Formats: sequence, structure tokens, C-alpha cells
Amino acid sequence: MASGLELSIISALHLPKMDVFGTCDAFCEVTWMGAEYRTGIVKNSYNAEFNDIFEFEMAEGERVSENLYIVVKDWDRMGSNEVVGHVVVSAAILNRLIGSRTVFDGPLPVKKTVFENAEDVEGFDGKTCALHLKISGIYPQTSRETSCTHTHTHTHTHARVCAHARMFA
Ligand SMILES: [Ca+2]
Repeated sequence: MASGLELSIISALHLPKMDVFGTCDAFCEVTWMGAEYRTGIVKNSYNAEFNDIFEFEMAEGERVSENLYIVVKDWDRMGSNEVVGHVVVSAAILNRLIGSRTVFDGPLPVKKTVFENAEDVEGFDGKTCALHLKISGIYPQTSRETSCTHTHTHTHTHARVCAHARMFA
């Protein structure tokens, strides 16, 4: 991929009890820019490790106007899956990450609705349910890096710095 956005859904922490005979079977659905993705299901756990990476292709220098939506759900063997909560990453924040080569890496609270003033979802332990995300831009290789790949087979990665979670506050 030439350029775009990379979203890693690392884990869901402090999930609520969703099942009468069990805990929570979490998975996430991602919707952005007309693309939909889904993580694997982590069965019967209040702290689900996903480590799923999704890539969205964008034109170089492109700016986006669409918020990124993640729905956390509880898988059910019988009946329909239930919504646990929502995480919305605004277009403004995505553009800031893409434009500055900054990486966001941290937990975001899972909310009861997609609206800005929504309440946090409370986990089984009374703590706020959170989704650990890592979001960064994907950039085309520079000419120097491109010439490097002719002699080395390993992938070069750009030096990046971590953003503080308060970017999302
Ligand atoms: Ca379930």
C-alpha cells in the first residue's frame, strides 16, 4: 500500500458481564470510508486480546471527513449478538495523526452511544470499559528508502513518536 491509515485493535479491557452463564465474548466491527472490518471473537473473557491490524488505503496527502466507528459486541451462540458499546475516532483526530506522522497508542473509553456526551460503559469490575487502539498513518517510501530495499530484504520503518491520550480528550 502506498499510503493510508493503519488501525490496530490491541485489546478490550474491563468488559461488562454480558452472558448469564459466562462473561463476555467480545469482538469489534470497524466502519470507515465505506470499508467494514471485523476482529476475531475472544470467547469468555473480560480482557480480550485481539491484536488485529486493519489498513485503509488513501491517496497521498488526502484528508478525511468521516469519523471512524468501532462497535464492541458480545457474540452469542444462540440469538443475536449484543452491542457492548462504541468508540468513535473523529475525522479531525485522524487527520492530525496522518498529517503529523504521530502514532496514537493507548486506551479509549467505550461509550454507550456514538454521541459525544455519551456515558462510559462500566465493566464487570466497576471500571470503565476501554479499547486499546494504535492508530498511525502509512506513508509511501522515500526514494532513499526505496533504493535501500534493493540491497536489503528487511522492511524499513519510520521513526515515530507516541501521542498522549489527551489528544482525544
Ligand atoms: Ca456471549
